[in-house]
This record gives sequence, C-alpha cells and structure tokens, in this order.
Amino acid sequence: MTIRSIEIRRAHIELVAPFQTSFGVETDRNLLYVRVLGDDAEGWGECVAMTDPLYSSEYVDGCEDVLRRYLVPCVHANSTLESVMAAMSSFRGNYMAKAALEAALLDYFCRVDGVSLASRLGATQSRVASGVSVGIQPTIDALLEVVAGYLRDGYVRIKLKIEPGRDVERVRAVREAFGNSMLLQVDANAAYRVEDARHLAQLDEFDLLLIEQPLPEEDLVGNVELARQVRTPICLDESITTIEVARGALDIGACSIINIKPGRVGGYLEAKKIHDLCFERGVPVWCGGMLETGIGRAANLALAALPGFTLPGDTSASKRYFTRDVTEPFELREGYIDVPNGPGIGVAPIAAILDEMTSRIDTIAVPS
Ligand code: NPG
Repeated sequence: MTIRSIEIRRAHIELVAPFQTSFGVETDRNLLYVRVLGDDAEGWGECVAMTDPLYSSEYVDGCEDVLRRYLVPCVHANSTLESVMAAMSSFRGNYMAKAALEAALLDYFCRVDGVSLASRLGATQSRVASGVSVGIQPTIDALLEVVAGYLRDGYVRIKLKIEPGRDVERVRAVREAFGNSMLLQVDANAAYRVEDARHLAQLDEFDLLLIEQPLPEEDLVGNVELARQVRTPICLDESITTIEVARGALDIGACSIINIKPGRVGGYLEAKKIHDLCFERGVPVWCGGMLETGIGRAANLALAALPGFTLPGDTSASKRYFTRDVTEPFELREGYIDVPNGPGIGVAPIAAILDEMTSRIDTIAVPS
C-alpha cells in the first residue's frame, strides 16, 4: 500500500454549448486532474476550479500552484487519508485544490480496500434523480426551446440561471409554457443585494423549490433579512465553504436548504459532514455541479446517493456537457443516473481520449 508518485495533468475539453451565468460565460473546461499512483492501485481526482476566479476566488492555475507548493508535499509513501487531511488542514482556504487531491486519495484508498466510494461514504441509493442547470439564454424563446429539450431528455428538475433584468419574466414564461407541476428552481450566483428583496419576492407566485445564492458569498446575514420578505426557500451554494459555516447559516436562519459541492467545501469527507448535519436537522440537501467530466461526476454521484440528498441535483448526463466524455458516458434513464458501484469512483479515464485532450503531465515523486 505504498504511494509512489502524484501526477498533475492539465487538459482541455469544449462544452457542447456555451454556459452563461450571472458571473460570465463558460465555453470550455480548463481541466486539472490529480492522479495518485501506488504499488497496488491508482486513484483519480478532478479539480472543479474554472479558468478565472469569477464563481469563487479559486481558479485552476492557482489550484495547481497550491497543489504543487503546499498540498502534494503533504503526501508520503505511507500516508493514510487521515494523515494527509490533517497535514493539509494547516493551510487555509483553497478548498477546490484540497478537494482534488482528497478525491484522488479517496479513489486510491477505496480501490486498495476493494470498496466503492459510494459505500465508503454511506450511500443508500443505487441511482439518483437528475436535474439540469439551464444557463442564461439570449431570449425567452431560446430559453423555452432549451428547457423543452431537457424535458424531452427526461430531466426531473429544471434550474434556471437568473440575473437582474433576466429573472421574473423568464420564470413566468417557463411556468406558462410548461405548467406548475414541473420541479423548478432558480440560481442567482450572488447577483442580487438585500435591497432587491421586494423584487425577488415576485418569484414567490411561481412555487419554486428554492432560490439559490441570491446574495454575495460573504453576506450570510443578509439572507436572514431576505427570508423575512421572500417566501421562496433560500438555498446557499457559494457561501457554504465548511461545516462551521453550514452550521452557522442554519442556526441564524440564512438558508433552509444547502447545495453541497465537494469541490467548494474541500472534499468529500467535509461534504459528508455537512450532509450528516443537515440530515440530522431535517434540512434537505442536493448535489451541485461544476461542469465536471466523468471523473468528478462519478464521485459526485456517489455522494448524491446518501440518504439526505432528497432533492434532485445538478448531476446531469455526460452529453449535456460534452460530445465525448473522458470516461464511459453517464446516461440518463427515466430521469435517473446510476451510481457507479465498482471499487473507488467506479470509472477510469479512457486513456486514448484523455491523452488526446492532455496538454501537460507532471509526475512528482513522493518521499518515503
Ligand atoms: O451541471 O455541472 C453542472 C453545472 C451546474 O449550474 C451549475 N453550476 O453556480 O452552480 C453553479 C454552476 C457553475 C457553473 C458554477 C460553472 C461555476 C462554473
């Protein structure tokens, strides 16, 4: 069970269509994979950071730098997952960088033990209900067409990205076109201020599952005021970076639902802790997405199979994002995606595909 080296791999993949949010447009993914190589197994992790620090302060080149300088040196030949996590905890923040290394180690150690990540985390479901996130479209007609396509595909919940000027009318148009029974929610990616409370209250008539991250990441308390004026449940994403923040947010009433993204909270173990806290308190959670390829998607599905994930996640099929994924593609079947049940994350990159997308590989030897 000796770890020999850590590989840092950079790669690139185009999205099937541009994805617009209130903070910018993503047209491709600038990928960073971490691979743990040992005597008996290997493990893969995918970093969720984007090219630029627009969603949060982390960005992919910064994550690579932190991994090289601070995090990879936490790994020794005989490290355990616990010893690496303890060593990494001296360094503040940098959740996405930590999560990428943690994911690769978890995959590695699960494979060594011959168990799936899903069972290691305590999964209780063999498939998870799948929602889809719809980027901001140039016109209402374009939006209705995109939503119609996803409903035809079988997605069980639609999430609309919104921003000031493209919000209430968009939601109204979708409700009018597709009816009130469809599960619908919105995501503002921090585009509003607490002063917009009366405006956002106009969304209440559309019976949304939730409004996600209406206010800036740091304005946790603003949500308490917002919740007094808006009936739609508030769900937090960007704001929730640790179990402590999650507990505080729930205690003060800043949110009643949490979007759990392992990359945003420093890994799957922290994500599980947040899940457990919410489960104990009866707070619904769902698994977010960061346009992951099959490596990150497989691990997210394992997490989303825990019992507290009672709302459909942004765990869509591979073809919603990419023409050709780096693993066997994840497919939607009657609104669900199967949770991989092989050892570790249960999938591996297809070498010929990944190599074609790869721009650089660095292998760092691990000290004994
Ligand atoms: O299905 O993977 C997906 C995308 C889901 O909307 C989604 N992600 O804010 O949650 C988000 C958003 C995002 C996209 C965040 C790109 C950062 C970059």
